[in-house]
Parts: sequence; C-alpha cells; structure tokens
Amino acid sequence: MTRAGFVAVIGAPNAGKSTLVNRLVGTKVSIVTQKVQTTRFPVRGVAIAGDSQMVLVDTPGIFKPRRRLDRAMVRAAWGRAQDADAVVHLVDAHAQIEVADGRGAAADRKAAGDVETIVEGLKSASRRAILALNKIDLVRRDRLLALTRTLFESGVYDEVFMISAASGAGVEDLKRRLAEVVPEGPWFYPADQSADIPARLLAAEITREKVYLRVHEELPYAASVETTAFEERPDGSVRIEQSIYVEREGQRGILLGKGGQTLRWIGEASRLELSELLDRTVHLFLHVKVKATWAEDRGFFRDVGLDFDV
Ligand SMILES: Nc1nc2c(ncn2[C@@H]2O[C@H](COP(=O)(O)OP(=O)(O)OP(=O)(O)O)[C@@H](O)[C@H]2O)c(=O)[nH]1
Ligand SMILES: [Mg+2]
Repeated sequence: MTRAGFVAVIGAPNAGKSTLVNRLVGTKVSIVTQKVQTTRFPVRGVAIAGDSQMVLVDTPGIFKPRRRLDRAMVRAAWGRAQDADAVVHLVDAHAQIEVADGRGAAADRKAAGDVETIVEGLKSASRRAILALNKIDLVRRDRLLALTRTLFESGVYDEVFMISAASGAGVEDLKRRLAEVVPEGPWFYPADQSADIPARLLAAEITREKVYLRVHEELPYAASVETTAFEERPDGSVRIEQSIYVEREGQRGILLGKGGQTLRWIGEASRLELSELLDRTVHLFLHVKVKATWAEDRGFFRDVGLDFDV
C-alpha cells in the first residue's frame, strides 16, 4: 500500500522553510535568500521515501501583515496549513536562543514575536504541528532542550526534530517521519516529478532571487519579476523575456548599476541557473520597468495564485 499526502512547512520569515523544502525534495523548487519575505506564494515540491510520496508545500513566512501583498501571503500560508495532512512548524533556533539570552538583534526579536503569533494561530485553529528547530549548526546542542521545553508548553506540538536545513543534518530523520504520517493512498504525481510550478513562473522566481541576492539592501522587497515571453526554439534552446518591476525611478538606477553592470550580473546569474534547471541553452532578456502599483495589480496576484481581496 502506498502513502501520499500534503505537508505544509510554515514558520516566521527567514526560518529556512524554502531551504528545507529544497533539501527534502533534493532539488531546487523554491528560491532562497538571506532576506525576510522571499517566498511570496505557496510552492509545491515532491519528495519520496519508500512507498510514501510527500507533497511539501513551502509557504510565505507568517508575520504581522501590513500591505495587501503581505496579507495575501500570510493568508495563503495559513490556508495551506489548514488543508495539509501534516504541518511542520520550522523555527530558527538560533534567533530564539539569541533572544532568550538577551543578545537578539532586531530581526531575531521580530522572528521570536512571529513564532509566538504562529503558536497562537495553531492553537486557535486546533491544528497540531511537528516542531522542527532549524539552524542547529549555529547553536550549542545543550541549548536546544530548554528551547524545546518552552515551545512544547504551548501544547500544539507532537514531536520535535532538530535540523540544519542548510547542511542537511537531521533532515533524513524528519523525512522518514513525514513518510509515516501521510495517509495511505495513491500518489499524486508521477515518480519522476519533483516540482509543480509552471516554467514561466519558476524562471521569474530565479531572476527575483538574483535581484534579491544582488541588491537586497537597496531594494527592500520592492521588486517583482514577470516572464513576458518563453519560446522554445527549433534548435532546442529557449528564449525568455522578463520584466523586472520596481516602484520608483531611483530603484531602476540601482538595478541597472553603473554602466548597467548590476543588471548584467543578475541576468547572467539567472541565465546560468535556468540553463541548468531547464537543461538547455537559455537566451534571457531583462527589462526594468517602473510601476509604482505593481503590488496593487490584480493580475499579479492571479498569476501567482494569491487572493487579491484580503
Ligand atoms: N546557518 C544556517 N542558515 C540557514 C539554515 N537554513 C536556512 N538558512 C539560511 O537562512 C536564510 C533564509 O532561508 P530561506 O530558506 O529563504 O528561509 P524562508 O523561511 O524560506 O524565508 P521566507 O521565504 O522569507 O519566509 C538563507 O540565508 C538560508 O541560507 C541552516 O540550517 N543553517
Ligand atoms: Mg521561503
């Protein structure tokens, strides 16, 4: 008898959810950056262990939303948690311990606040979760027990795993457990499929990752990327055109860089990764456009599967 089910990975922004999903799947399905709020919409990756197929749902970080896009992101994350067969709450153990020791930076304190919000959310939804303490490569082992005890007091967790999504430590144990908790039933995807994201959208995400990696200080999440053309050519290569939207004229300059060198770097990095992912030659053309209202555009929400009206 086979098993198959949906496992939602939720957590505060930057906890390492996308890193974990990629690690569990064994290939990159979701983009990762050092910036909070990188993931904007749920992304599915498929992992297999023995007779079990797990559809891992990477979700946007849960935090106190302000803008429309923030609200839609948080709503989507909770929605996927509600629908899933199992929920993994991923917590940045390093940030929690820094805060407990009174050393936490502003970002750590924010993360700890978001963890509290998530615990409350799980409680009020009567949703039980598997706790996964992440980034254990950055903390002393003997600190994890106390952290686990504190979090378990909430009563929402059944078990805990201590992992490093980045190094892979502990991830196989978690995977084996998830394979047991998904229900019996037929697989949802063919055995060789690991992602479920349209190629145009994946291509846009890869470019957005490079934008964040290169100009994350200067462009605090004001950019979005849209694939406007994706054409397979007779010679087997693919021609991709993308628009990068920014909100202000000054941001266009930042993205272009001196003599256009920043945009060239972004384009080259994205093209290389896309060539590898799609396993063929990629011709990539990037255009930077100023569109103050891209984050208020219904079409953008529809394209990535987010609710506009929340
Ligand atoms: N040291 C360390 N860093 C990690 C680990 N897992 C993830 N990171 C880093 O944490 C940062 C955030 O990782 P992401 O996977 O993008 O986090 P996320 O939870 O998906 O973030 P959002 O999509 O913004 O909510 C990146 O710089 C990762 O490389 C880990 O186990 N150890
Ligand atoms: Mg993410």
